[in-house]
Amino acid sequence: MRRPLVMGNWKLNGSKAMVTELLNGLNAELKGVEGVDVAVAPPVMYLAQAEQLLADSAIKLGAQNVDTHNSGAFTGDISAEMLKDFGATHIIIGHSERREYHQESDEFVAQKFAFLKENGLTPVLCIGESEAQNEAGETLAVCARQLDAVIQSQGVEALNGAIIAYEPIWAIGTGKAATAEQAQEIHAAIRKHIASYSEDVASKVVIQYGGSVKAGNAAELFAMPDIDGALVGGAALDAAGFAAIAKAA
Ligand code: G2H
Repeated sequence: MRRPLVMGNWKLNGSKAMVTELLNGLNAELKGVEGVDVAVAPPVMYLAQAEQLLADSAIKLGAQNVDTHNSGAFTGDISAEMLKDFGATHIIIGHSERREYHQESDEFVAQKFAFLKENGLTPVLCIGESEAQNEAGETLAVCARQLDAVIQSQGVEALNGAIIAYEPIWAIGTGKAATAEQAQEIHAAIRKHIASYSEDVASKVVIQYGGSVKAGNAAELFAMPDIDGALVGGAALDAAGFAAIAKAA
């Protein structure tokens, strides 16, 4: 049985006051909630503050990116060891916003995946197609290519313990979420693709849905057999709304 993960990707949002208010709110709202893992990924500036606020909480701490070296002359970079030093465990990589605005290739994202695994951190690997690719019927081919960059360089077992987040780019921040049926169809196809390498790995790997998830559509998405929680952006910035999504999982 797979345990769902509901993770908040705060993106470029936050202030010291907001971090305190949101995490205190989540700690209160989610106390005693069982059967789901919950994580938050604030901007790295706020990891120290978040680590303190989550010290007695079941909510896990994450980050939105990592670089591929642990130290050295790499101006502006943040290493896996640094993230670990602040208690972060779940690290988002390959988000479409990084692939697009920072030209991150499948191969570079795969390097980050390997680097996180080497450092004992959990990669949350985002995959997903653009609207044009969706309309051209290329959804599965795009997802398979993004996954294969990891599988073919590191072996399918590298997915053990990792998280996959399927995020159709046309649904991100647009309010236009995939329907539960649309998402289920792609999640099942992604799992089938992984099963072509290993049925065991495919049956165990958590595949989250991401893209305009909110309290109002979470339950129907989570009712689908291959949807194991969600990566939540905009709706993760409100404690009550995010807690409602986690409770629906
Ligand atoms: C997709 C998602 C979180 P939103 O990027 O990763 O954002 O829920 O705002 O569409």
